[in-house]
Amino acid sequence: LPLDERLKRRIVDGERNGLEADLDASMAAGRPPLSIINDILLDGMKVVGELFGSGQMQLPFVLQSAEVMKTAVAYLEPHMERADDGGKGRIVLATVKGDVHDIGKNLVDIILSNNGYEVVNIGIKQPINAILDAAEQHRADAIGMSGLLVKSTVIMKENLTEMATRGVAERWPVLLGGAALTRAYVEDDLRSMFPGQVHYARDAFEGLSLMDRVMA
Ligand code: B1M
Repeated sequence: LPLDERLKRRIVDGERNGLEADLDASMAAGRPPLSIINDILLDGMKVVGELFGSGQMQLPFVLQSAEVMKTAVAYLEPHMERADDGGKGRIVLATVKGDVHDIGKNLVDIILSNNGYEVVNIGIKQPINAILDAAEQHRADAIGMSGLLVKSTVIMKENLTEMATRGVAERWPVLLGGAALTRAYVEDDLRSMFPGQVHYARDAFEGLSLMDRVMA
């Protein structure tokens, strides 16, 4: 198989052996690490999602694919260009309560960290209390919540309600992302019930441009 196709297959098949060599070859051929992730590896994750969703792939294999994806991202990260030194602002990032998906969140972490933001990544399955505590403790400028399950979109709404109830809605701009969210849900439904700023990020790059806007 051609290199790009082989890398994509590695994600779909959960095949780790020889991964680093292929990543090295791709970088040596001039492809930037971010393009390897966005244009090749994420295509593989998309196929995994489709196969799983249609019952053609079982969960343990999805997990293997996710592990290969994470290994690849960790391997590529040191090769990415760092644009700034973390002085642009600070964001607390979390995957919401009940949700374990963290590949997207960790990509957002990498993109923001490599572009001048300090990221306090508090992990998966985080209840709103933990998110707000971290934001308080680290004197964050913004809060980012990720979640991939449909049920997580409901949790996000509850989290915003909780922020409003506690009177901290205007304290932190909130960025939301994850596969089950839609722009309309965030920008129409959630925005109309939340007194503070709430933004939808389709991907990690939109997350970065939103942070640039929020911090401007
Ligand atoms: Co799960 N899973 N999974 N899964 N999984 C999905 C989400 C699903 C759509 C698959 C499917 O059915 N086709 C489905 C959800 C269906 C629904 O809710 N209606 C699903 C399910 C059902 C489940 C379980 C319930 C399965 C089970 O146990 N029976 C279970 C859930 C457990 C739980 O959370 N409580 C489960 C478990 C898992 C694994 C553990 C095996 C594994 C996760 C491993 C891990 O993350 N460490 C896994 C995986 C890998 C997936 C799919 C296949 C791929 C997700 C992924 O990593 N994509 C996924 C299919 C899909 O998404 N279509 C699926 C790549 C990643 C880069 O994309 O996270 O969307 P994503 O991030 C994007 C953007 O969304 C955005 O930026 C990124 C790109 O730049 N973004 C942000 C994300 N967060 C952001 C935050 C921001 C800004 C942008 O600012 C704050």
